[in-house]
Amino acid sequence: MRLFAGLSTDFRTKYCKKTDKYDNLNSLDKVINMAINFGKIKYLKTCASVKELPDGKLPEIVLAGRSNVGKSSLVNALGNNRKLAKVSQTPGKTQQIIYFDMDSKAILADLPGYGFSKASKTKSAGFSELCDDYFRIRDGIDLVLLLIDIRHEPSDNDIAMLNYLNSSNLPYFLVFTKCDKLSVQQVRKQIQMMSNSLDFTEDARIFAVSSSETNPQKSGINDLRQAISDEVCKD
Ligand SMILES: Nc1nc2c(ncn2[C@@H]2O[C@H](COP(=O)(O)OP(=O)(O)OP(=O)(O)O)[C@@H](O)[C@H]2O)c(=O)[nH]1
Ligand SMILES: [Mg+2]
Repeated sequence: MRLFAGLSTDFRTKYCKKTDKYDNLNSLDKVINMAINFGKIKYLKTCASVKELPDGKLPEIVLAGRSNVGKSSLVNALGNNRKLAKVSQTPGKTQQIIYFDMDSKAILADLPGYGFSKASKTKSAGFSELCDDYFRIRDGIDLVLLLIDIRHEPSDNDIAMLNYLNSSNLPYFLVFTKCDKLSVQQVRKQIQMMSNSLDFTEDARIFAVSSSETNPQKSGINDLRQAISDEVCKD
């Protein structure tokens, strides 16, 4: 298992060297060179089953991760708009597939979280099913963002998801969330520890972000925007 290979430049400068805790690049003014204007993310459609999915004309980015990891918060952070996606402290908030249009250049799918939920057991099983079905059925996914809470051990589902991504040809980024809850040193230590239990591919890109609504300096978000834009609009 390699350590720290494939980390984003942002990650290296922030967590592998002694530098300021937060970058100051969150201003949308600084992203004018990106192919995607993240200020133009808007709600597109909600799907309760895989039978109603939108057509696959635009490149698609999928957010995956356990309930409560911060998928919907990340949508809001990417778009710099806290009203885009519904966020809740109660796991299981997103129970359907919510699509967002990204400046007519790509679509972003916010999937229900897999794993634990305070919703009923039947419903909870349904979340995983919907998530499983999605990856089985959906053609043409261009990028998966696999979110993992920086503070917790990866769950069996996280590991299964990562194994699936490694065995498929789907490009993915690993996104460690809630980094504002730890110090820079702790973030670094956690990622070192995670790299022992998670099998990242050689070219996997790793981001450490904060989407906290109460923290105006959303660390790592601008680098993630840039990487998404480069990956999805490279052709
Ligand atoms: N401090 C901090 N809190 C966060 C961050 N991201 C999300 N949260 C909080 O974590 C909780 C869950 O966030 P959501 O974005 O709703 O999580 P989710 O993955 O969409 O959850 P489901 O819809 O249940 O799958 C909320 O209370 C958020 O405010 C972060 O980067 N930092
Ligand atoms: Mg959600």
